[in-house]
Formats: sequence, structure tokens, C-alpha cells
Amino acid sequence: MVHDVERTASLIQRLEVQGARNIALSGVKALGDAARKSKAKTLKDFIKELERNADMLSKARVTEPALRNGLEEAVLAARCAGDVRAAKANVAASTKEYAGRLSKAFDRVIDIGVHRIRDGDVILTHCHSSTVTNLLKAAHKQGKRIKVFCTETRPKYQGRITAKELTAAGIPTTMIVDSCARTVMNDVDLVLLGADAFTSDGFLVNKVGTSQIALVAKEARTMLACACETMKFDPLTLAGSWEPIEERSVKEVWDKPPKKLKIFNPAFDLTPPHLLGFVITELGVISPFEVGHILRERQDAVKKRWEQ
Ligand code: RUB
Repeated sequence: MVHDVERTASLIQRLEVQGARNIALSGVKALGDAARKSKAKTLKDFIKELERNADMLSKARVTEPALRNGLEEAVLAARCAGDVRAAKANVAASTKEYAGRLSKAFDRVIDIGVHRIRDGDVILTHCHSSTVTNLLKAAHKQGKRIKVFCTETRPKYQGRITAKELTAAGIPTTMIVDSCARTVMNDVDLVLLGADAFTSDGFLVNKVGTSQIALVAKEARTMLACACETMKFDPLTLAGSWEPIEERSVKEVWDKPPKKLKIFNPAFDLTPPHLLGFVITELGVISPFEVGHILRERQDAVKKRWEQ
């Protein structure tokens, strides 16, 4: 794994590091490594450099609170130090602790979520979520005879990563084009998705196309669920912001389009809480309407950890 800030930001931007969890882990690691190697002589300079690096990493993909939260915790930890040495130690502790917390949460989501997969279930997923693929692999390992439909996920085909991973694990998997979700929905028992973000009012933010799948699932009365660590809940939305939705290059959709053609290429969309059955988190299976409450509690805990 590469930990250089600029290079990591570029890998994240180009989707070479993909999926909210992988993005957060590699971004936070890069920030920690850069802080450790910093030559800043004063606390002021160190914090300036840290903020600049955190900003570069979080701007690589703006719809990624799991990344942003980890970076912000590290900056807060540095600001609570009295000198450069203490600030470096705080950043090292914060980034290590955050990565550990995220990994533990991930394991717990799998442990809890696997109970929701029944023997014989047909599951539909969209894009590539490491949380979802690992959950499906865990269910398969337990001997549950599941089958999976995965969308190809235009424009960047992350569904192929899902397809490769699941077939390699021996899970019977069928790939469909994104617009085929309605055609197969009556054969599906559970739609299982990952998350890039959750807003404080319970909207799921995930790969564009998710909300269309949610509508189709509702029409077919198929349960729609999300597996996600609470680090993906976005505190900015609690403070009033709209979740920023990343817009990506039009070249991803069509590299040589006709002149004057407009192309719109948002990376994510929002699925309202009333379309979502349940959310599997490390705290347990919750309703999307509980997200705001959990966010409020977590905000207080983070502040208390460093401001003592
Ligand atoms: C990936 C995506 C995934 C979430 C969750 O989008 O929408 O569902 O990031 O992933 P992209 P994970 O390919 O644009 O990053 O469960 O691995 O955190």
C-alpha cells in the first residue's frame, strides 16, 4: 500500500483504491505516515501541513465521511497537543486507533449481518462493497446456499470486481446490466447494499443507481438492506449541510461524445429512509431513522477523547 499523500489522493480519485472502507483506511494511513515524517519545527507549521494534507485527501472523493471523519479526528488530536512532538504522537495514536476501530466495526457488521442471510436466499447487490462481498462470503462459508445477482455498475464497472470476488469464492453469481434490476427483482429475496454515507435524517448515499433499485425493490415488496459501519454516518449533515455528491469526469461515460452533448455523471445518489428496511451496523441492526441519534452521541465521544 502507498502512503504518500499526493499519490494516495490520486489513487483514490482514479478509483484504484475503491469503496468507502478501503478509501478511509488508505487515506488515514497516508495522513499518519506524512505526519510522522513531517519536518515542521513549530506546532503551528505542523498543524498547517496536516490540515493541507487532510484537505487534499478528503477532496479526492467528497462523498466519503468514513475518510473525512478519520482525517478530522487526527487534526483534532494534533490541535489538542502542546508541541510538535506531542502532536505527532497524537496523530499517530489517532490514525492507528481510527483504522483499528473501522476494522473492528467491519468484522462486527459481518458477524451480525450474516444472521440476516437465510439458506437459499437470492441476493441482489450493486457496485462493489467490500462489506457486502465479505458478508456474502461469510454466509457461503457457513454453508448457506445463496445465489447472487450483481449489476455491472456503469460507468466504471465496479460490479466486475464483485463478480470476480464472488465467483472465486464459489458463490453462484449472475451479472446483469444496471437496467435489468426490475426484470429479475421478483426472483430476489434480499437487496443488500453498502454505503458511502448516511445523512443524519436517514438517507443512504451509495453508488448512483441505488435509489432506482430501491424503488424497484419496493414495487416487488423485496426487502432492501444496507451493511455499513457507523463511521460512514456524516456529522456534516447533522450540522445542516447537504451531503456533497461527487461529480466525475464525463469521459467515464463517453470518451469521445458529440460536440455540444451534455453528460451528467454523479458518482452517488440518495435513497430515502422509507425505502430502506434495515441497516446492519457494528452496533446492531438498526432503522435508518436512528442515524441522527447515533451521530449526536458519537460527536460528543470524539470531542471528549482528545479535549481532556
Ligand atoms: C463504491 C460503493 C460502495 C460503498 C461501500 O463506490 O458505492 O457500495 O463505497 O463500500 P465507488 P465498502 O466504486 O465509486 O468507490 O463496503 O467497501 O466500504
